[in-house]
Amino acid sequence: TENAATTEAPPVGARVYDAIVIGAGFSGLYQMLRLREIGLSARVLEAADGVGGTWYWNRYPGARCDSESYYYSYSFSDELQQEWTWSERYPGQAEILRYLNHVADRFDLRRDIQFDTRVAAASYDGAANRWTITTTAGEVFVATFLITAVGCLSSANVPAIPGLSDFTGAWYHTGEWPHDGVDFTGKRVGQIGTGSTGIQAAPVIASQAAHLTVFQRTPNYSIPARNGPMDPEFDRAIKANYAEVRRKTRHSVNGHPFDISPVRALDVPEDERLALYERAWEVGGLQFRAVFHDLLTNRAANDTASDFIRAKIRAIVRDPAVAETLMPYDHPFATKRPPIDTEYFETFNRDNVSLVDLRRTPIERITPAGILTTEREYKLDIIVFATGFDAMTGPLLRIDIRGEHGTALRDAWADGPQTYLGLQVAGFPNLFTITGPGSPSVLSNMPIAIEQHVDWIIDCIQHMRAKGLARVEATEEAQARWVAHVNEAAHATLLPQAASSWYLGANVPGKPRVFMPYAGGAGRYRKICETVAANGYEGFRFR
Ligand code: FAD
Ligand code: N01
Repeated sequence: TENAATTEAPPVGARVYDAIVIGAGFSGLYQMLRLREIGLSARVLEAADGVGGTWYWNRYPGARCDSESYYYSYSFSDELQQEWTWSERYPGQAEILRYLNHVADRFDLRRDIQFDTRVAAASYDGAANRWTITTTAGEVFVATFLITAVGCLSSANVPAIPGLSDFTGAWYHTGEWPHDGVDFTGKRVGQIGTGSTGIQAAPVIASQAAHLTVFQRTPNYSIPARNGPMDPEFDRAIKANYAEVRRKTRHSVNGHPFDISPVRALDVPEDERLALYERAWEVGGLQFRAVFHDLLTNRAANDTASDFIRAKIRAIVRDPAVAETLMPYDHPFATKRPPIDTEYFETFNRDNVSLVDLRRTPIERITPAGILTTEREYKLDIIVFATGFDAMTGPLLRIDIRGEHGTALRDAWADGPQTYLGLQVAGFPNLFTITGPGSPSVLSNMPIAIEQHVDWIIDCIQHMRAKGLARVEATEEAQARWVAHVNEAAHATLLPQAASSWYLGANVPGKPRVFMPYAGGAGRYRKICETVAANGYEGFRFR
């Protein structure tokens, strides 16, 4: 027998469902709605005491979306998208959290969500074809399907800098921010990290604190967001045209409703090129990356964008030495997730802000009074860790997931994640991973990527029910082909050139260096998933 220890009856006291969903952010909410729609019994288990996921946890000063509000939202319900009105071009954390709470209420989802419940372990029993899910409080659930909606950026990464436990001030990670906020008035604040989060937080913290010291390991390219109130005229135009906006979003490379220019950067004369960059800089936001077709595939083309941004930094920041420290040279523009900002570089012109270059003077330890670099000690009242996440694999591997024959996901992924389509893992039947590694996920506008995954999973379960099948599993061969394709897609771009990128796991010491998301384009990926399904779920084995 496959599983000698198996008993047919579920463990005593276990609660039985067709499906268990882990997480109640954008993914878990929509997954629950669709499971209910097709008549499955399901329960969402969520560690937090509310819905929202990312937007529940990330309450740091300046937390805001950098996808624009009209497309960073669900598309599944026309009523929902018509009745909800966003107040700004880029929605702030509190507004997105309100939106997700509205969705939970409007579709009556709360009755199927169990909050304050963290899943610790999940194991698959081959003989009984069921998952047993255990929470940290010792509650047990069993289900035929286990669907992870745990997010790609939900495991806070607090670096193991020696001395942190001796620090006498207060410290916070941006992704686990206190709900009643942090009062920076009169405080000396140190911020470690200059990714999207740090770049949003620094200007706001600087405006409140006595002094802000930014500890920078890798300088970053950033484009002005140019946030502002939603123009009612624009809102009306979008709502009148939502079907087309969504169609474009679904089939684009990054899940954005705008086109990437067909023009190559070096095919236009320099003055014209600079004028196009200048215009994009004024418009602001992620569209900057779309000014030319080849910014992510041709190094010389990318250099023109990187040079343009460095020149902007030089022009904005008054102290030439500080400007130089803020300029990235170690990676091409947009090979790490490009941040967008509101007065980030301008912040370094303030009298109460200083910048520490950790490449030149690394942190040695945290002392009771602050941070000690190889150069000197910085006395601090508060340390803010804007140090990101154990991305993509972290939230999954923090759960002890065991597939057939007791194989641990941690062992199966010891050399990096292996999936088929980012949706399933060979050897882990009936486990679906929403926005799993190997899917476009973080390289695209995520609500739309999430809807596509949820809809695909629902179609697959419907297919099984129609055929009287109870178990689906990716084959080893299909998975190996997909892993190779994910790798090939990444290497067709400049993305793997950013040595410090979290896409590669480089921000977490000891993590395997594997390019995790699928870089072949969200629109192309959608077509691949549709074709797989149309061909009778090619690469999957059913029983
Ligand atoms: P999450 O929102 O991360 O939700 C996962 C949930 O699972 C969490 O609530 C967590 O508590 C729960 N969970 C995890 N593990 C367990 C467990 N073991 N047991 C129980 N519960 C568990 N994307 C964009 O497309 N555009 C943006 O502009 C953008 N901005 C972002 C800004 C920030 C600050 C961050 C951190 C991310 C941003 N993202 C953005 C990505 C964002 O994560 C996604 O857009 C989206 O919110 C993901 O939704 P999700 O439901 O898949 O995951
Ligand atoms: O995290 P990050 P984030 N010592 O990993 C530094 C989404 N997001 O929270 O680059 C010193 O990007 C690290 O340095 P390095 C978005 O997808 C979106 O900012 O590793 N420094 C880096 O500077 C984003 O990409 C939005 O050398 C250390 C920083 O900390 C993702 O979430 C807003 C260190 C971490 O940057 C993650 O962004 C926010 C150490 N030991 C987030 N360890 C918007 O859409 C790490 N660092 C607006």
